[in-house]
Amino acid sequence: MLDDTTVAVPNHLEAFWLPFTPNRHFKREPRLIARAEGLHYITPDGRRILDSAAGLWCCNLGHSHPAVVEAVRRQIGQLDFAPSFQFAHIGAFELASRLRALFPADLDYVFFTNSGSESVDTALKIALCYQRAIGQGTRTRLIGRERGYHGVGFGGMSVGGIANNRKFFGTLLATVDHLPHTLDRERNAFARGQPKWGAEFADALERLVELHDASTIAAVIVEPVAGSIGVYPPPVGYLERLREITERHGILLIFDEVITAYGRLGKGSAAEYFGVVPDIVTTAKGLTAGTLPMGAVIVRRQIYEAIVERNPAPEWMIELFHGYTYSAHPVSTAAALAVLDTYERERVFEHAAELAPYFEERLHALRDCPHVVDIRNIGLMGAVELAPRPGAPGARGYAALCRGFFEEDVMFRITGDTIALSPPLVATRADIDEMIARLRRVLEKLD
Ligand code: PXG
Ligand code: PLP
Repeated sequence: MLDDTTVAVPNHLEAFWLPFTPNRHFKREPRLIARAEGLHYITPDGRRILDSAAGLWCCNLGHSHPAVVEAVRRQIGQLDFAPSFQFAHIGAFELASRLRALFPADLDYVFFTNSGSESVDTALKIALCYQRAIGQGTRTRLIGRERGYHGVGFGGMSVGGIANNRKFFGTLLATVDHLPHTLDRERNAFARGQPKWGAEFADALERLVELHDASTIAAVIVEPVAGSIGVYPPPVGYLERLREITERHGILLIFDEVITAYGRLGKGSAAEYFGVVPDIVTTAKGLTAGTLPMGAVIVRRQIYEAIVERNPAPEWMIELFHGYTYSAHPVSTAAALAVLDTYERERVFEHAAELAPYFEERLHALRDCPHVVDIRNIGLMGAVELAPRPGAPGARGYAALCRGFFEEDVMFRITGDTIALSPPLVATRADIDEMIARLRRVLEKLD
C-alpha cells in the first residue's frame, strides 16, 4: 500500500503518445504528476510543484475544489449519461440559462461541445450556416489572424496562424485568409496591459474585403487576447475597429474566448471586459475550471433565429446538422454548474480583477533578468519573452520549463522562447510572489 505522498510510476512510458510534447526527450526525463491539491501538483515522489499555469489555462479554482468534487460525485451516481440528440437532461437547460446571463447583450443561445477545438469548429459551421440562412450563401470565406490559435480541428487549424500547427497537414480549408498579428515590440515592448500602438492593424480587414469582396466573407475569428502564442493583449481601439468594420460589411465577428472567458480577465468574458460584443463566442477550459471536458458556443439571438426559428423546413426537421455524442454531458454539466456557483459564491472574478494590478507589478519586476526582451500582461495572463539562443529557437524556453519543474518546483507554460503565466484565479498575493520568485531563479540560472 502506498502512503499519501508517493505513487508507483509504471515501468512503461512508451505507449502514451503525448500531445504537443517532444516525446523522445520526455521519455528520457519524464515530468510526472500524481496528484493535485489547491495550487500545487504533487509528483510521484512527493514534491509539490506550484501551478502557475492553472494547468493549461483552465484550472481557475486551483485543483479539486471540494464543491466541484462533490457535485461530480453526486451527478455520476444519479445520471451518468443522457443523449442530447432528440432528448435532453434537465441540467443542460439550467447551464445554458446561466451562460445566457453571464455573457453580455443578446449572446443568448448556447451550443455545448467538449473542448475549445470543437467550440471553434462549431462556431465556424454556425457562421456558414447563418450566412446561407439569410440568403448570403456566397459568403464562405473565413478570416483568422497570423499567430492565432484556434485548436486542432481542420477548421480551427485552417483559421489558426501558427505555422508549425499547419504546415505538416496539407492544404487545410481552401477559403481562408489571415489578418496580420498585432505584436509590435519596437513600439510596444514592456507595455502594461493593452499596448498603445496598433489599432490600425485592424484596417488590414478592409484590404481583405477589397481583395476578396465582402460577399465572399462569412466571418472573422480572433482571440480577443492572443493566448497560446504568448499573450498579445489587443492594442487600444483594435477590437472596436474590427467590430465596426465587420458590422459594416455584414461579416460575423467571432471571439475565441477559450482562455479569456470565465474570469481570466476579471470578468465573465473578454467581450464584457473590452466592451465589444461579437456575434459568436467560443469557450471551454474555465467553464468547468478544467475538471471535466466541456465547451460552449454562445451566439447572438439573430443567429439562432435565422437558423432555427425562421427555418423554412417542416418542424420535424433538424435545423442544424451538427452535434457531439457528449454535447452537454450530464457530469460535465454538473461540474460547470458547481464551478459557476463557486465563481459567484467566492467572488472569484472580482478577486482576479483585484489581483491583476499586483500580478502586473510583480511580473514586470522580472525585466532585469537575463535574456528578457519583452513582458506582456492583461488580467491574470502574463508572458515573459526571452531572446532565442542563436540558431536554436525554442531551446532556451524548453530549458526554462525543465529547470522550473526539476529545480524550482514550479510549472508554467512555454511557447517557443516565451514563458506564459496564468495563475489560478484564486491565487493570493503571496502565491504570486512565490511564482515570480521561482521564475526569477529559473531565469537567472538560464544560459
Ligand atoms: N481556442 C483558443 C483561443 C485556445 O486557447 C483552443 C481554441 C483549443 O481548445 P482545446 O480544448 O481543444 O485544447 C485553445 C486551447 C498553451 C495551450 O499552452 C493553449 C491551449 C491549449 C493547450 C495549451 O498555450 N489553448
Ligand atoms: N466516428 C464514429 C464511427 C461515430 O459513430 C461517431 C459518433 O457516433 C463519431 C465518430 C463522432 O464522435 P463524437 O460524437 O464523440 O464526436
